Amino acid sequence: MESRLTEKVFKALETFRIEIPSWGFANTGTRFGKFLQAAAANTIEEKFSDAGQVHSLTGVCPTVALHVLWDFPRGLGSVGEVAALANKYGVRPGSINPNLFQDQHYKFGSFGNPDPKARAEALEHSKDSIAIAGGLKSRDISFWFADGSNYPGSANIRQRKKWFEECLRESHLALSPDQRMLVEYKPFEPAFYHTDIADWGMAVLLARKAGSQAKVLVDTGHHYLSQNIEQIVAWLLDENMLGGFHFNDRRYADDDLTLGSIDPYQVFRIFHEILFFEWEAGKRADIAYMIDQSHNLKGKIEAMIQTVTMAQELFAKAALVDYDQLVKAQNAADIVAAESCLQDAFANDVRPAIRAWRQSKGLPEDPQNAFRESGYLERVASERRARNMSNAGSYA
Ligand code: RM4
Ligand code: MN
Ligand code: MN
Repeated sequence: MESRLTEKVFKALETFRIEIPSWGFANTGTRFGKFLQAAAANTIEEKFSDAGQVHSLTGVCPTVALHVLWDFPRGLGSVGEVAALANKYGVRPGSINPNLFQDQHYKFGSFGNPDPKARAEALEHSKDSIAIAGGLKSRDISFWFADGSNYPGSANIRQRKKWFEECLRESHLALSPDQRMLVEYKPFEPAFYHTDIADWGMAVLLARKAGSQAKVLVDTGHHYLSQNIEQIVAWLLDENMLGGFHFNDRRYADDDLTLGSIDPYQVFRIFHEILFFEWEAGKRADIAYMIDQSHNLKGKIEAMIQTVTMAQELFAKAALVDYDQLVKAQNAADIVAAESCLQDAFANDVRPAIRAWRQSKGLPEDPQNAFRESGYLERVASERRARNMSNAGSYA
């Protein structure tokens, strides 16, 4: 690759950071069962330890997304311990994810629940989560709701929208000035008739009504098939409403496959819209890049390293688009030339440049290989095996 392009790759990698999820290291399953991994993390300490491995090998994952119910057994009381453990393993707490879907009282929803008591409990959990984020100096609180209904006529859709508006506004009031509320949408699952925040338009409307610190979170798996996600990204950028991403790939639904495993060109196109925006605006877009994946079959740490390196590759490729040429071609309605700007950038093999960048940072050139050679997996597998293998849950 020409040195001019290598320089562009270096510059892009300098700014690119991606957050990894604590739940990506734990034993999780499908609706039908779990296949247990001896090395899976059980405690928050083990999750930070694994995340610390990913960060020390890749150098680009300094923060870890945390789930309140799963990672803070004593709620606010766990904050000190969580902060200390993150520090011990060389990472920082990242976005805080309230859990408004697992407790029994959320059977018929959280903010959209017709029972005022359930809504009040959801609001309290939301405020606790914001306080937890405050205690950890985490900026983003990411809200995902399982709320919805399974059968036509069973839910008052407009009434539930109003409850969502109210509860989100109330939650927003609890934010400190430097915090953000991220509102995630999803068209279906676990509800299969309607979801209260089904798409990006609904998320924008709710975020706008909640307050100026509320933005939209785009989970790449939360769209109908063939939806143009990069257009959504472009619109959210233009409206200053794009807060962050949950990255994963999919083929059918919310499959949570590793990023770029099915359609790397789509991820490239998303990054292109962001970098093109930044080039035109002359400023960085304030976006939290996060991974939302939890692997059942692949080794968890390996899958995370694979995802992070793929994200770097696709981001670096997107940074190679020649914007001067692109704008010229777009304005001249030269369709083929414009399209080629993207295709040419995508066709570059950026891996040698990325290896060189890693070397310049004192990082292993091949983080996956370095991980395999480190012996970490074997060590934690032997430490954690007994506990993991006795935990087999069943589907029913
Ligand atoms: C949802 C969504 C949320 C995640 C939950 C567990 O599908 O992606 O972000 O926290 O799954
Ligand atoms: Mn998500
Ligand atoms: Mn999801």
